Amino acid sequence: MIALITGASSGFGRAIALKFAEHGWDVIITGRRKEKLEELEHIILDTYETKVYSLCFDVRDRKQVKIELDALPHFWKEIDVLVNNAGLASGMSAIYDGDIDDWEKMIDTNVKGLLYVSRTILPWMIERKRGHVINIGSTAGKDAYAYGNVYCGSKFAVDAITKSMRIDLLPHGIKVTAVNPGAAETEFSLVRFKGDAEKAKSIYKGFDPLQANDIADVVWFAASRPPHVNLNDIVMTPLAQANSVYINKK
Ligand code: NDP
Ligand code: 8X3
Repeated sequence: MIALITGASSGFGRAIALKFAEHGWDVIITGRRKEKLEELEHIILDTYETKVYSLCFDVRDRKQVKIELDALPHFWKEIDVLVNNAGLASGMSAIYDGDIDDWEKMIDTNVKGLLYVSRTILPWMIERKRGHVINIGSTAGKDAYAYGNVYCGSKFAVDAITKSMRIDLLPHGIKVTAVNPGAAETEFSLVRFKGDAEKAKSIYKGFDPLQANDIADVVWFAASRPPHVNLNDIVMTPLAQANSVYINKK
């Protein structure tokens, strides 16, 4: 069995790749940071009896996505599970103060990147009449929060695209799942706050956030159901979080 995980160089994607490898799956790991992918590749090869293939590309680059994925050797094109995970938040400000470059980065990565990767891989799944797409959404795609505007919008788009994908793929026997996590401590906030480690850390103060492995457990659970079972939409939060607005901080 083969899983392709986008954004495997850190956070959820890295943990998901390790989880699938632990269960004996071969994994294709993608991201922009080559050294992080190489490091993960070595860990997987040293720890598990599985194959790994790394692809270094920016999901925003439509041509590059197609070239890199089309160049996969035949064996690796038989992808059973695609995890569309690569994504980010960039900045956090009122809509009238927002940095338009940040907006483009989020929309291009979280929405268009997911579409480019899916558009390339789905026809291969359709041809084999099997496959499973797992899109990583967010609680931010279920309820909007202050200063979340464009990030929330990009994740609402992931929610809508996932629902529509499921309908389009119904006749082809391809499963589609959305996993929507709440606050999880990864590089997410460091990226959002552009390297401000103190600000990033403060987001998770006063409660016990999700960890990347919690999300990997749920993604694996969704991927390992029997053929007749599909999990459509999963929302998961830390115990202290009710939704994207309410977090009970001590
Ligand atoms: P991380 O920052 O730890 O990981 C993000 C991953 O996405 C990295 O591997 C990064 O790789 C990759 N990525 C980002 N931009 C691009 C790009 N343009 N092209 C290719 N890869 C890219 O964050 P998380 O693990 O937390 O985030 C993973 C997903 O989960 C995202 O979609 C995020 O929106 C979502 N999410 C996160 C939550 C959280 O609280 N942490 C909660 C809910 C959802 P590289 O930099 O090497 O390209
Ligand atoms: C990430 C969770 O609440 O920071 O999608 O937007 S949140």
